[in-house]
Amino acid sequence: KIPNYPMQADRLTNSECKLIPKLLSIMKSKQTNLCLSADYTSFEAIEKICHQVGNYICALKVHHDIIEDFSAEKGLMLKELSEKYQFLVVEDRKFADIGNTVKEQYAGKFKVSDWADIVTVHGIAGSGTVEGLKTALPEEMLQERAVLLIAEMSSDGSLAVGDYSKGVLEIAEKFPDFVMGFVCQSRIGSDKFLRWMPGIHLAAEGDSLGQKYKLPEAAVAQGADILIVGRCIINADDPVAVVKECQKRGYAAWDAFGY
Ligand code: BMP
Repeated sequence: KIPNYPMQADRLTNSECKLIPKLLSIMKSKQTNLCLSADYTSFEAIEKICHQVGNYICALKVHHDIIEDFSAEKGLMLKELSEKYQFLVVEDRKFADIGNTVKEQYAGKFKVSDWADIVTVHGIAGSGTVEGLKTALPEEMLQERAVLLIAEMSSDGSLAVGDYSKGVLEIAEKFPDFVMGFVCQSRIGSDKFLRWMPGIHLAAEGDSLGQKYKLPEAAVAQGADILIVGRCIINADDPVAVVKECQKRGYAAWDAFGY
């Protein structure tokens, strides 16, 4: 049964977070809801995969602190690549500290706020974390930046469940102009937000360290708008072929659900 979710058109026109309509139009025009989790340890590998698959993804997620040769300048190079191929850049920093500390971290040594369209944030410290990130941005950049709140996690035994997850949704409601949505495992929260779902693989059920996987179709059925896929792609013999398969299957499922 197909649930009666509001059509994309509602979110295109009514979103307070201006990156939501921007992302939805990228998704529609490129026919993709795939976010590549480019968890490479060299910047060269990230540049290479951008050129190879930039046309098939709507977002590229990095962990800048695993890239051995990363610098603020490399961040700006990534931003240029994202403009060339039209995708958003996500830094999966999972900011979790008090407002004043994350404010310094966001604009700090690696200038994450200069090159990442989106950053991920934990709710553990309360709404001051999101507020701190917001205050790091100059007024004119506020509409060009957004956060994803980690509401649920894909890993075995995650503590982000129940009342904790509900608390994260409440934080989101306080900052509808800055919160794009959630990293989650279900269609949690209000439909004005987008749900980004990791823990997706075409062939594995998990890894040896607690990660749990599902297929793209199952992720969409669980409520995903955007599919975050990492090692299934980056460890494949032919990453481009796997990206194309994830793009095709993920977008077909999402479109059919009418999210
Ligand atoms: P992989 O598909 O290779 O398992 O990678 C998943 C990516 O998504 C990793 O970068 C991880 O940090 C991130 N992630 C996750 O796996 N589960 C979550 O709940 C939240 C995440 O950010």
